[in-house]
Amino acid sequence: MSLGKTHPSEAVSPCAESRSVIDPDTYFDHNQPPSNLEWAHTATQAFLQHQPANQRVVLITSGGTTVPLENNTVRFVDNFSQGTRGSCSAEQFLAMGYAVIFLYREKSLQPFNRHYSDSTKGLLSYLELSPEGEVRVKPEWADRVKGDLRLYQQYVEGGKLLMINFTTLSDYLFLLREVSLLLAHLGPLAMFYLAAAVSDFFIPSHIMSEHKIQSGNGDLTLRMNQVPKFLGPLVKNWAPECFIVSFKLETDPLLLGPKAKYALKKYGHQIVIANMLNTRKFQVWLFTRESDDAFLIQITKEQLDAGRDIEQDLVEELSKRHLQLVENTKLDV
Ligand code: 9Z3
Repeated sequence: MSLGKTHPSEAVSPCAESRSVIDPDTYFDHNQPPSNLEWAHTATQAFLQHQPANQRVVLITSGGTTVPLENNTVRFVDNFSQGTRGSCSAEQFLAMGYAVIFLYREKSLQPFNRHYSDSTKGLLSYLELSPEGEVRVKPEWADRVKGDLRLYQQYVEGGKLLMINFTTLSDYLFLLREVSLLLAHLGPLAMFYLAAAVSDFFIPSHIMSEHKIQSGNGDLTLRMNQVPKFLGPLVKNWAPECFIVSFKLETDPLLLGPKAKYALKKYGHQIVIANMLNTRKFQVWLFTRESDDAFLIQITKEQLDAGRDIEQDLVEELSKRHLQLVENTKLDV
């Protein structure tokens, strides 16, 4: 597949009806923080204090945000993301020696657990009863479970993996800001890997229905506001010295390249990883401000089917580039 050459101005927000977007600070003034915000602050602080000097740390965001339609939420708008990219990347970053803060959508895939939370197979399909009536892992899964359990315990108990969960767009944004402000002190040693699929539209809570929307009134028409772009304040104000990698997802190949380049130009961060919905598991393109051409990372479908994860190559490449930045910053001092 080739990437489109549409003019960037055509590629931006093609379906936005109006451009009256509130600014990010106003967003925080008008929305409720999540109940785990204080816990996340304290846990992140303790996690960072525990790290040795020069430890590279990555914040991975993973899974999709929900957008409630009612304040007492019965219904919400969701998206497709399962958290495969994020959870698999977390495993790779840990293997490369990073400390990982994993900001993930509740019930989406988690590192080391992801093989056992397939929605088509429940936990019980990995277990059996021994002749003595004891519960045990089926022999064909034993090595894999043992390996994953060992790594999971090693990283969590060793203070290298911190998991923080969100559900709604608002939870996500509050938590992202909180953790970013704490990570900022690490400067270039901190990487942001923003793989979560974040909603572009929401209903502000002060105009949202308080109670369950009733069906007696006939058809439902929804009007949603545009979510303010948080990459701007993240790059400029919250964590200006850090290494920031964002993702761009499209379904129209003509838009992907131009929108990735536009994001780099607009926000001025280090890398945009562009991916298409249908090929995201075996093809990604890295865009940087330094080059007009994208750097393609791909694996074959056969490799994918045989269990190879593209995140292995992707994380290796990012880690290399991140290290370069860390080294260059040291030389500049
Ligand atoms: C991505 O593009 C991720 O790679 C995927 C991973 C969400 C496609 P899965 O979780 O999928 O493995 O199933 N994430 C970013 C998506 C996003 O919301 N990007 C925004 C945009 O495209 C910019 S922050 O405008």
